[in-house]
Amino acid sequence: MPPFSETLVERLACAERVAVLTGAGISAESGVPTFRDPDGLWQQFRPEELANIDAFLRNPVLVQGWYAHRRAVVEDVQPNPGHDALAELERLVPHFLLATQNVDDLHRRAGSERIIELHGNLTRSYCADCDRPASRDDLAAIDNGAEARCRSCAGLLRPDVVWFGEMLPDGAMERAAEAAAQADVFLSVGTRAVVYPAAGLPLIAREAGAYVVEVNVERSAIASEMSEVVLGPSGEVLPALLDAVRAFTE
Ligand code: BJW
Repeated sequence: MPPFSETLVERLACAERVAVLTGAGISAESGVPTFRDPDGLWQQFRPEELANIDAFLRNPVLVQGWYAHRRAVVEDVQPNPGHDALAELERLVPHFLLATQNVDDLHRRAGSERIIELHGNLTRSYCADCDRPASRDDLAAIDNGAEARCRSCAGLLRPDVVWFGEMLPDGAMERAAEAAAQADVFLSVGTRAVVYPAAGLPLIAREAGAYVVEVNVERSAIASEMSEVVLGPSGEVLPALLDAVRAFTE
C-alpha cells in the first residue's frame, strides 16, 4: 500500500496548476544536514549566532567560514530522487511553480526550471557594503581563516541568502503566493514550517481551495491544516507518487 491516497493521485493527475514548497528535508537524503533535526546544522551552531546580519558583523570570520563549509558540502553532493521527481512533475503539469527555502541549488541541478529561491542561494556572494557580486576567487581568504573582503570597496563579503529580519528577494513571495492561491494541488515537502513568510504558503493554498499535502518524515507545525499528510522520506515518497500519477494517466 502506498503511503498516499487515491484522491491525491487523481487530483495531481488532473491538476492544471501545481505549486510546491520545499525545505531542508528534501535535501537530507542527498547528505545535506537540515537545520533543526537532531543532527541538523543548528545543533552545532545556534541560528541567532550565525543567520542574522548582527552576528555576521560581529564575527565575520565565523559566519563566512560556516557558509564556506556549507558550500563545500553542497558541491560535494548530488540531487536525490526527490529533487528528480519534482523536476519531472514540472514537465507533466501545465502550470507549475517550485518555491524553495533551500539555498543549496540542488533543485536547479536536478533540472527544475520554474524555481523561486525564497531564501537566496549559497553559491552566490556579494559585498555587504556596495552590493558588488563576488567571485569564488574573492572568497579565497576564508580558506586561510581571514575575512573575505570586496575587491572594489573592501566591504565584507556575505552569502546571497536571506537572514532573519531581512526581506525576501524582490517579488519572490508575491509570485509564490500567487501560485499558491491558484494551485489545484499544493505540496509542502520536507519543511518544519516554522519560518515565515514561507510557512504561510501552504495555508494560502488551503484557504483558496487547493488540495494541500505535506510530505515529511514527521508532522510539521502546520500538519493539522493539511488535506493529507504523507509520512515518509521525500526521496521515496515523491518518485512513488510520480509513478502513480503516470499509471493513472496511461
Ligand atoms: C524530511 C526528511 C526527509 C528531514 N524527507 N522530510 C510571522 C510570524 C512569526 C515570525 C515572523 C513572521 N514573519 C516574519 C517573521 C520573522 C522570521 C521568522 O519566521 N521567525 C520565526 C523563526 C519565528 N522571518 C524572517 O525574518 C524572514 N524575513 C521576513 O519576514 O522579512 C520581512 C520582515 C523583515 C523585518 C522585520 C519584519 C519582517 C526571513 C526568514 C529567513 C530564514 N532564513 C533561513 C537561513 C537561510 C540561509 C541559510 O541557509 O543559512 O532559512 S533560517 C532557516 O530556516 C533557513 C531555512 O530555509 C528555514 C526553514 O527551515 P526548514 O527548511 O523548515 O528546515 P528544518 O530543519 O527546520 O526542518 C527540516 C524538515 O525536514 C523537518 O520537518 C524534518 O522532519 C524534515 N525531514 N528528513 C522529508 N528525508
